[in-house]
Amino acid sequence: MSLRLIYDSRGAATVEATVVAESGARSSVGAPSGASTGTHEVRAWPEGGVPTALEAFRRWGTPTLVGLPVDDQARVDAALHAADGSRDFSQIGGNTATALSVATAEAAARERGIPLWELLQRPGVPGTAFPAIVGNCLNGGRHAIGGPDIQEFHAVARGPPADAIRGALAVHAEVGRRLKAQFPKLALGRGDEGGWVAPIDNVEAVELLAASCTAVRDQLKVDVTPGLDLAATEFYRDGRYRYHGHTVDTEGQLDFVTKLVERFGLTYVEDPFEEEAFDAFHRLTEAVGRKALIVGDDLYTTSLPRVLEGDRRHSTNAVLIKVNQVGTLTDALATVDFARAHGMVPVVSHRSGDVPDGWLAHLALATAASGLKCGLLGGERVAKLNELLRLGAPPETP
Ligand code: 2PG
Ligand code: MG
Repeated sequence: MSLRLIYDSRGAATVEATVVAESGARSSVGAPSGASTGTHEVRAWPEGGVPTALEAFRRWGTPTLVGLPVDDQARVDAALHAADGSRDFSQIGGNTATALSVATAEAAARERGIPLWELLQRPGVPGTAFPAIVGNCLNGGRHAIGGPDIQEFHAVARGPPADAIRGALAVHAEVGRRLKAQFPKLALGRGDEGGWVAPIDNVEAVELLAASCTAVRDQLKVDVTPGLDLAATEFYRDGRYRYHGHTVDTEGQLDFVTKLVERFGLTYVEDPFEEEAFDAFHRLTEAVGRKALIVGDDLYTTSLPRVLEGDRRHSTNAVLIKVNQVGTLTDALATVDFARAHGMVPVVSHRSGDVPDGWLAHLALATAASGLKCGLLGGERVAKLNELLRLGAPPETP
C-alpha cells in the first residue's frame, strides 16, 4: 500500500492511494476535494496540507495497514480512525483516509473477481436500480466567477443510463446555445464542474434551465427536469441570505424557494438554507417534498449524528453522500443505511475538485441512490458517467 501526490481538476494537490491485496490484485484511487465545504465535514488534510499528510503516512502507514485483509473493510476503516486518533481526521486527513478506504474496497472486489458495486451492495438493493443523473449545466457561487449566487443549476435526467446521460448532456448543450444567443459578444466561461458561467441573475438562470429541460424533453422524449444546489451557507450571514442586490430572512428564503419549485417544476433542491437550519428545511419539505427531493449536503455532511437529527426533525426527504465528508466507506454506508431505513433517499456526489475515477457510479448502484451527482463535462466528470454506461448495458459485440 502506498500514497502519492497527484493533482485534481482544479490543479490542487491531492493524494492517490494504491492498495495491493495478498493475491496481487490492486487498485489506485485519488481523493476529491470540495470548495464549498460544510462546517461539520472531517478535515480534508492535517495542518500543513498534502505534504504533511504524506509525511505523516510514512510514519503510520506501515504499522497500521500492512497485513490487514482487504476484504475486511470495517477493520481497515477502524484502523484508519485509530491511526488518526482525532474525531475529525485532522491528523491523517479525511482525504487520505477516503483514498485508502475506497482503494481497499476496489482491491477486494478485484481479488474476488466481482464489480465494486456488488461488493458494496446494500441489503435489499437489487443492483438494477439506476440513479437519475444530476448534471451541472450552469455554475455560480463559489464554483464560478461572475455568475449567479446560486451555486449549481442541474438537469435531473431519469431512465436507463444511456438515455439519462444523453438527456442531461443535451440540456447542457441547449443552455449553452441559449446563452450564446443571449450574449453574442460575450466570451462565455465554464465553472469548476463544467457548467456554463454567464452574468445572469438567479431567477433568469432557473428560467433558462427550465426552458432548456422542456426543449430537450420534447425533442428527445427523455424525462429531464430542473434542479438546484443553492449552497445557501455560502451567502448566509447574521440571519440573512445575501443575494447580489438584496437580502432576505429565513421566511423570505422559504417563500423564494417554494415559489421557484412551483413555478419552474424543480424536482431537486439541495441546501436551500444554511447548514444549521434543520427547521427551515422541514418547512420546505412539508410544503413541496412531494414534488421535489429536498437534499441535505452541508446540513448533514454525510455524518450519521447529523442525519439522526434531521430524521428527528423531519428535515428532508434525501441525504447527499460524499465519502470524503466522513473519511471512510464504512461511515458513509452506515449513513446510507440509516437514511434509507428512515425514509430518506441517498444521492451520491462528486466534489467540485475531482479526479478521473469511476467508483462513484458503483456506489450509486450499490446503494440504489436516487441520484448520481457528478457533473457532465471534463474528464473527471465523464469518467463517472462512462462507468455508469458500462454498468448499464453490455457493449456491442460483432
Ligand atoms: C456541493 C459540491 C459538489 P463542493 O456543494 O454539493 O457539487 O461542491 O465539492 O465544492 O462542496
Ligand atoms: Mg452541495
